[in-house]
Amino acid sequence: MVRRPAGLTRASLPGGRLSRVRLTPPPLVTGLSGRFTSRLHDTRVASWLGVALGVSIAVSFTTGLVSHFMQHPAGWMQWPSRPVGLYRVTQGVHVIGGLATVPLLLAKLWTVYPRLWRWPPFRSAGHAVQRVLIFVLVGAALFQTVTGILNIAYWYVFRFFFTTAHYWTAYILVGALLVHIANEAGTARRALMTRPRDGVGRRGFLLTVAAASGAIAATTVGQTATPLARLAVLAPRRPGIGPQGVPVNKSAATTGVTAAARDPAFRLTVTGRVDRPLTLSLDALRALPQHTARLPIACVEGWSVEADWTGVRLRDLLDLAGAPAGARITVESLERGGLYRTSMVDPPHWHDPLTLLALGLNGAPLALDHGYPCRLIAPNRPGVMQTKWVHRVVVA
Ligand SMILES: Nc1nc2c(c(=O)[nH]1)N[C@H]1C(S)=C(S)[C@@H](COP(=O)(O)O)O[C@H]1N2
Ligand SMILES: [Mo]
Repeated sequence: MVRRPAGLTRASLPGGRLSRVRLTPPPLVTGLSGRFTSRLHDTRVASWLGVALGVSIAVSFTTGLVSHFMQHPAGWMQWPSRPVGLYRVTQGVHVIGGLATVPLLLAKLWTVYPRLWRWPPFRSAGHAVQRVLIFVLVGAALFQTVTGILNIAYWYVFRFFFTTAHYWTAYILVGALLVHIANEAGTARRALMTRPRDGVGRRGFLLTVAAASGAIAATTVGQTATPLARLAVLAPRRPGIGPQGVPVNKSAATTGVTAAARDPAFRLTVTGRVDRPLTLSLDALRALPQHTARLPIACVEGWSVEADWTGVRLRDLLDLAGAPAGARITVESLERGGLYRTSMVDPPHWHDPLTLLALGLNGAPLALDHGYPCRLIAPNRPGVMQTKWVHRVVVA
């Protein structure tokens, strides 16, 4: 059944037509006016917040899918290596946009919470389903925000694996949101088309919510827009802080690679489906043609920073070994375990002249924590796939 804002029934108007000229949007809940007196608990405020949330959730969902499928491409997927900073932008928007959504979500929940007290709770079976769906929607939205924030704060209080849970809950959230939009679009459209005479309180409230979102964005965007780094007081990682001016997520010490990375017997090997397997010492790597590329490290947590990387082009190394043009490459770290020990490099990325096995960073040899003696750096790629302490390149 179609629900209309209270007070906007056909019966209440002569001729039974809906009015477009009513001056005051109806309250969300009738019969409760004594308990919820604020004018902000109304359909118009809820609708504006709903529109803003719809847009921000759509943006978070799309940028989240990009992030997921860049890290876990389906068999047929090959991402382009350009534009160089595409992932930097999509993931910055995902994290910073997600954080800026928090005030919208809280304001929306506050605006509509009197509905929880509506009696009777269910008017029909259909209405019962709708209300259960609202709980799914609210639960999923809160889950995504809370787990996202805990993840960028490195506070793993939850037992489940963040990426899997955050990924699947996104579908639940979007599914519930689409049904919610289908149910509420008519009501919202009517509420937004009315021209309230007493809009000042509402406008002030909405502007405050927008300002809160803007303040969050302004104090986190510096984690990816380097000139604004000093503003980024809410960001856990900032450009310029870390060895060689680049933040470090996992150090050599925590991953236990220090001894192997410093070992003079270090060799880089290129193996697998190649004509000429290679075994190269660090000096042999340094003797190959060196190239410098200015590329960002863009972490899934939203921070990113550009740097000058110097080293051997991966494609030069693979040509030297005689790898087939369509080969899929895996680079392997000296790390014994860990989620980021290896990463895949597909043809668009390894053919790109900007993709390097870097030996140097910002004009100096690579620091141990940045992957000494040798790390992968490639354009348009999540930070988790910029493998450090690389010692094996496997061609498949
Ligand atoms: N071997 C290895 N490489 C790794 C990681 C790791 O844990 N192990 N962390 C990755 C992550 S999550 C990011 S964001 C980048 C960070 O690079 P940086 O520490 O050099 O700035 O390295 C990536 N490379
Ligand atoms: Mo990362």
